[in-house]
Amino acid sequence: MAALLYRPAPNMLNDPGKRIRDTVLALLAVVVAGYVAFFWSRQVGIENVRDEAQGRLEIYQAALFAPTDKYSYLPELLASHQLVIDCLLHADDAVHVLQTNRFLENLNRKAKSAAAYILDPKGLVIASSNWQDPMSFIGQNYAFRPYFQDALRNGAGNFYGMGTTTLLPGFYVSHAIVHKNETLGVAVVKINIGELDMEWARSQDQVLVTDEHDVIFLSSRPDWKYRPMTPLSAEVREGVKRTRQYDTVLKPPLAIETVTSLGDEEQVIEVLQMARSGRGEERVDYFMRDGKLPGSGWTIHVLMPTAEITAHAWRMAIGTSGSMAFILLVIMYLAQVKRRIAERESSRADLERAHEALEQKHGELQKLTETLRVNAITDPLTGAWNRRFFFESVPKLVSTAKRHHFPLAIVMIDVDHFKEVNDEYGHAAGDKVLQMLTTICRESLREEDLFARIGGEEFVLALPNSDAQAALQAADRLREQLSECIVNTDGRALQVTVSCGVSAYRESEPDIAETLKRADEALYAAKHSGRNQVKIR
Ligand code: GH3
Ligand code: MG
Ligand code: MG
Repeated sequence: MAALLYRPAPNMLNDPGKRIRDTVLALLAVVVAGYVAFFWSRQVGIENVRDEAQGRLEIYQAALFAPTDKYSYLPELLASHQLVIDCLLHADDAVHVLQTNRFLENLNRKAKSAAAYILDPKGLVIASSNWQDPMSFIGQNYAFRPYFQDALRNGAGNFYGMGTTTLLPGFYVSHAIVHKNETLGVAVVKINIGELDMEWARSQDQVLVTDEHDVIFLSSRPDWKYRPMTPLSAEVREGVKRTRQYDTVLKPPLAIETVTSLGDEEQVIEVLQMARSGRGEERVDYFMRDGKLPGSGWTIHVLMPTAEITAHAWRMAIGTSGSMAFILLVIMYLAQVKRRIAERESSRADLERAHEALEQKHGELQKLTETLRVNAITDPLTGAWNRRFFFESVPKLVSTAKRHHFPLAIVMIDVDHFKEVNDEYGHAAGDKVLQMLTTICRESLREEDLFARIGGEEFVLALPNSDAQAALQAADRLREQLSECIVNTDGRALQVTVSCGVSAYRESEPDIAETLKRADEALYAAKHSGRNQVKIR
């Protein structure tokens, strides 16, 4: 019954579609939060590194400029020196050459440069600071060197390269020697960069200098030295060979890939390099800041590894995603609890409704049962108790009488000549008589008296607390009342009489049967004596 009445409210039903949608949205939020945190953190990390790289770049630029600046005036000074000019004007004169050699040697020693020499317009070395050395440049032709060509063309030149005789790297600075509008030759000073090289190799920073062909010629990483950052074209390779810039030291290009280009001078690169463990190769990401060195075609690159930035970004992403997931889980848990409470409230309300309905049904059922019970023990025509009820109830009266020694009397009532009433006035009139009789009896009886219709026109009365005499009086009073009553039927007045038989219960008797029998006999006697009278037995 309760199951039939219980209908869960539809909005309280669990919606699996909504639950899946919520879960997907939550996961999406977690991923997006992690993604944003990762990129934001990485961006901040790169910003910091960018500032740091810029600072380093300026320091290294200054370090690189210092020696070149220091010696840049020397070739110009040499080019304007009378001794040098005379030497070139009298190249065949051994005295002039010797004087110039000594002068160059002296200058080289004092300036602490690597070499100083004078070339004629064909590129041939006329005088040199290492004139006494078996490896002297004298007699060598450097026409193929860019610093010679640049000086002839532009008045001055700059070059990084390997010494063709010493095989030691160095900066070459050159200046054209012009006399009376005629170019007599070129003065060259080679600057040793060994010191700078060593200093950079000791540096904690990753710093590189590339030439105009992107070849690394200065590097804090010795293994990257003389490696192009981009593969050289055939033409460039040919040029490098011709000028003998890197002679035999040029190595294969570095394996570099741009991960993110952040502008002309900044990018994140990935380098395939020797693994730190020493075995095999590994890919390492760097933030790279470039700085062009004006007037040289050279570029300084400061590299900062991004591994720490990336690791930090990952930590941020995981932390943010984790926090987000935690917050969402708490929210979802609270929502679940709220839903459960709502469901419980709703089912409680449903149960209450079901309970009310049940109570109502129960009441109806009780009424129905009561009606059925009353119907079962009531005579439908008169409303008096029926025979069944009488015989069910009378034993209780008997036992009470017995227990308390109270008297109990029985009166049998039978309508006289009722057959004739029916015959003369009709069955409906007879019914009316029976109803009238019942009404009068009920009105004149006491609460505890039991009145029942036990046959067609036969009635019985059980009178507790009444002895034979009292019952006789009551029966006679009834008989009289009834005989005075007039029933109207189809405009005719109808009057009936009754005969009564009275008997008192005797305590010696086990039940009422004997009493009833005696009352019946008394009734029979009343009939026999002429009817409309009361007899006692
Ligand atoms: P008496 O008792 O005086 O000897 O005569 P009587 O005519 O009353 O006797 P009898 O017992 O022979 O008749 C009873 C009649 O009551 C017979 C029957 O038709 C009638 N009767 C029985 N039940 C009903 C009823 O419910 N309604 C009506 N109208 N008549 C009934
Ligand atoms: Mg009868
Ligand atoms: Mg009769």
